[in-house]
Amino acid sequence: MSLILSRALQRTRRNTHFRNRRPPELVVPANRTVHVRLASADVIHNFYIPRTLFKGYAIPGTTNEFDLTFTTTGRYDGNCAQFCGFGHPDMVFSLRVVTAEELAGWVTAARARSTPDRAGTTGG
Ligand SMILES: [Cu+2]
Repeated sequence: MSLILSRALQRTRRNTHFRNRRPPELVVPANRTVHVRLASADVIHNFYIPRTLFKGYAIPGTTNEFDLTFTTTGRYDGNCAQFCGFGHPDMVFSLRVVTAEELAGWVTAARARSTPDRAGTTGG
């Protein structure tokens, strides 16, 4: 899994259009090691999951790689733990740990949402 943190997350949360939306969500399988490649597109950020006490720096110009294994399903809140500017408090995310079966269903549903509906297309 590659994650690129940037101030775009701040702008997304502050933008009126997105204000009432949920924070970005990562979905990962339980009891499987997830390899994470973490980078930054602008300034130093810190990928922090308080429930696990895990922190990983996102540094411009480099990629920080680490493995995470979650043994308990559920929702984990996350946030940037490195003061990165005016919108720092808005840099929040949610990480949902699910069973392998739930992940397969989530992937199928996500693909269906992102694929244009061709039903009814006549081709010309
Ligand atoms: Cu920050």
